[in-house]
Amino acid sequence: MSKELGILFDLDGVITDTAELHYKAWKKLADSLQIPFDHKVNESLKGLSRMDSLEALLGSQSDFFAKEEKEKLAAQKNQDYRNLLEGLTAEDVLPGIKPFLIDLKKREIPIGLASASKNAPYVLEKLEISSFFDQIVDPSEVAHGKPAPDIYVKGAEQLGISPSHCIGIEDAVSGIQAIKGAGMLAIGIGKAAILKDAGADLVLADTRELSWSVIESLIGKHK
Ligand code: B16
Ligand code: MG
Repeated sequence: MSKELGILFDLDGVITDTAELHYKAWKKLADSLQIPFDHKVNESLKGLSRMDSLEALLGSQSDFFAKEEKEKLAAQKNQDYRNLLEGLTAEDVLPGIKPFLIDLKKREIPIGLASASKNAPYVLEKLEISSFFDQIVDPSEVAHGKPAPDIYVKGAEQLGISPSHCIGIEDAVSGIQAIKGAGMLAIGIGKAAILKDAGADLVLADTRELSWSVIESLIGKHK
């Protein structure tokens, strides 16, 4: 890796924990359809697009719904999710993220967001950290969602940096697979065994552990 470096962040699970809000909105929909839904199923939706998540929630019942009906269900879930997002504040940025962003900015490292969420710009605004991001990938502009590499490839392209000079940070298996598929170094946040299996080059238990020295040592090991 040369001096050139770009960092791409996932949103949900890395910058803030919106998974519980997604859970509440999906749970409401699942209950109305009398489809079983719990935190374990919600966990498997992490990183998936809204429509892919709906398909996973419907499971074998998917065929009973027409495309238009599915779009209405997804819109209904999103409305509930947006209502929940209104309560988000700067306090909801995960620990260690703000100082890490401040440090990267000071070092003039380009920063991008590679979230599957179409609500990402609104979430960043609510968290009061939009100004740190040089680029935000619009997930509707990429052909395939995570675990496909598209969103990370596009993120690197928007930053104007080769993927081999980028580091992606993710909490979900699908996200780590997307980063590795794009040819980047991957930092996983969460459970080491699962994320290492997915291909993470380094796993940190918590966002508090993110720092410039972690980045330097990761780059050093892969020179
Ligand atoms: P939306 P990430 C993902 O965010 C979430 O993990 C996933 O649960 C959600 O379905 C997806 O965004 C789409 O979100 O419905 O807001 O467009 O982890 O890629 O930042
Ligand atoms: Mg995530």
